[in-house]
Amino acid sequence: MAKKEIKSADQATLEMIEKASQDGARVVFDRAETTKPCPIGGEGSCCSICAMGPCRVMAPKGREETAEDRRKRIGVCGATPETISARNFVRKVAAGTASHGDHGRVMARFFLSVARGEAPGYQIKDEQKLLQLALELGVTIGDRSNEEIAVEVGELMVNEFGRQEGELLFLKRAPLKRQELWRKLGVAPRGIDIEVAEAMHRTHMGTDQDFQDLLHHGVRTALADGWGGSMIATELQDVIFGTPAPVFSQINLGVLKEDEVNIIIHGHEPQLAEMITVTAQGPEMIEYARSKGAKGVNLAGMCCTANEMLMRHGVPVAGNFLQQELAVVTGALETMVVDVQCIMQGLVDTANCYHTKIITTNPRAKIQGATYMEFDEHNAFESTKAIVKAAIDNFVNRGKNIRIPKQKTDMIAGFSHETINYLLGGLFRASYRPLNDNIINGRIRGVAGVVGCNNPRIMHDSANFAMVKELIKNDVLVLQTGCMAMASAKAGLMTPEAASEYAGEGLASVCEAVGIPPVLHMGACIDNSRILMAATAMVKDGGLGDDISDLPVAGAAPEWMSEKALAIGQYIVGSGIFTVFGVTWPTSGNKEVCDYLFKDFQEMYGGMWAFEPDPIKAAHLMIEHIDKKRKALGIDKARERVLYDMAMRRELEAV
Ligand code: XCC
Ligand code: SF4
Repeated sequence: MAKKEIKSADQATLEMIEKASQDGARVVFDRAETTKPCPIGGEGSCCSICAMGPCRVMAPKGREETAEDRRKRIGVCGATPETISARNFVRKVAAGTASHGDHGRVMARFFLSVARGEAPGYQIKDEQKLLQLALELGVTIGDRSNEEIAVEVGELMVNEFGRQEGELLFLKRAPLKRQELWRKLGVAPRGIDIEVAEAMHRTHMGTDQDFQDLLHHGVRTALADGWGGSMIATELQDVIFGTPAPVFSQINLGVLKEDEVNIIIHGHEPQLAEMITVTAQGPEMIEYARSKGAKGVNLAGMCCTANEMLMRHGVPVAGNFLQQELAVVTGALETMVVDVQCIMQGLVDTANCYHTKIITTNPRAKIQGATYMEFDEHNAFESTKAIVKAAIDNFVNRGKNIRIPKQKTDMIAGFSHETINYLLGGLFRASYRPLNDNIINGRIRGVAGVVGCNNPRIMHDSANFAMVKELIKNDVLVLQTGCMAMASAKAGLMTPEAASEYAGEGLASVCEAVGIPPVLHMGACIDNSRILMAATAMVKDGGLGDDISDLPVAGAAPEWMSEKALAIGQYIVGSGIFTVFGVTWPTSGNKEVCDYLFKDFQEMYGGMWAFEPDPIKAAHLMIEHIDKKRKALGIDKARERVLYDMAMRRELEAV
């Protein structure tokens, strides 16, 4: 008998996979077994962009390629394997950028509605951040009201999407040297939509057929995500909903409650979720829930909506990407309310085995078989009331087959860039100085961003845990977002106590002094822009070089699956940071394209891609990179001294 493969590092997940199979429900883990990845598409060697194809251009496996092989390995139009590989890659980056960009655009327009008083129930929560933004953008403050200022800020931000020339305004936030490099390489994005549209045009049949040129446009497109769409979304969300500050919460399927109406909000854009928290906790709905025999209404989040609600309100998190259907499998979920991105269509099929109602809310994202209840921000209270009421009405339909896993882990989240600044530097001289000092003196070896999704092609949550543990053990402070942040939180890495248990002595001593976990939750995937801001702040505080590429920092997405993850990785690389991806690599079928991304980019951008599916090896690639940067900065000796000190201390203790 074949050995049964363990599908998750998370007990609650394993328990629910088991229950699903007993209940005859199919979930993503089952589908991943029957639907195997296509090896040709997987390595990026299939072109299907015109009807003369699809053309498959794989290199021969297991033997040297002859000149004759190579001549035949070509598309009907004559496209080379390099062109095909790069086109496929750039299209994915463009799709990821478009997704974050569309989120940012909706947010900017929503922001304008709020500023104009057209979205009752919402208001500007972070005045200080609004004023800072106004100052930065050259918007007059004077004696104008917050709303007047916000209208002008909002208009400037909306314009960024349709801007046709010049440069995105937030590029000016980057270190000067980085800005100059982007200009020199011709990759400073003009606007957000234009770079995505041009990427689609360039990759159309018969347009850009120079793979290097294509890949540079991929960088330009991705930069329009990191320093554009995503950054705009983060900034404006902070102004309206509040900038996150440390908050306690709990995570995993155990946050669902047996005796209450359970509602999960799943997706990405926070304006819906923000209002549901208000509606669901109001006396009217609680009263209504009681009338149906429930003790109350219990709200939890999933995927990045969960991160948004967690960061700002401490709303508990039910789980990450691969757990979405498993929440239904508990039998205790009245409704899952979804908006855009990362919503599995399979949810509807799973829900058919239970009483759960899947409610779609966004005109851009409907699902056959789900209930569509449009969320209207101009009438948010009534819209969300109808949704919550539908959930409560569904409580009486619960079956007897209910099992909620016990697992729920304590966590601290809410580490925005501003919060880190404040925690480290104090209110009156908020700065990254203490972080830089601790990096320079070697207690902290460097900083790593570990981000991205889950992927059923590997054991759920396992690569994240192995990688993050290895990094903090080696004194690397870890910043996280997205579904990987949740994986660490579930494993107990996001509590201050985790420092003494898992971190190396240097990192642990800093965490203990400041009172922070060794792994910091920075938010949703769009909040990777916070990581760009943190890196920039480190450069500006001095002592660690004059560009992001000089910093002892690295990035990783050990369990990625989404096109958005590729866009993020590409803008992190384009911003000068070494970034390693796990699971699979979308251009792995083409050596030239891989060499360009993995090696030549290093020369040009000071940051490059790497692919390493083994999380421990990947962690060591990151550590090696960090050490290389420390050496170039001349601070490698300091670290040796710290280690020597510790050895001495131990010797002293032994005496
Ligand atoms: Fe989606 Fe954002 Fe990936 Fe999680 S990490 S699977 S993109 S929810 Ni964004
Ligand atoms: Fe084939 Fe060229 Fe058409 Fe692609 S564009 S499908 S390589 S003919």
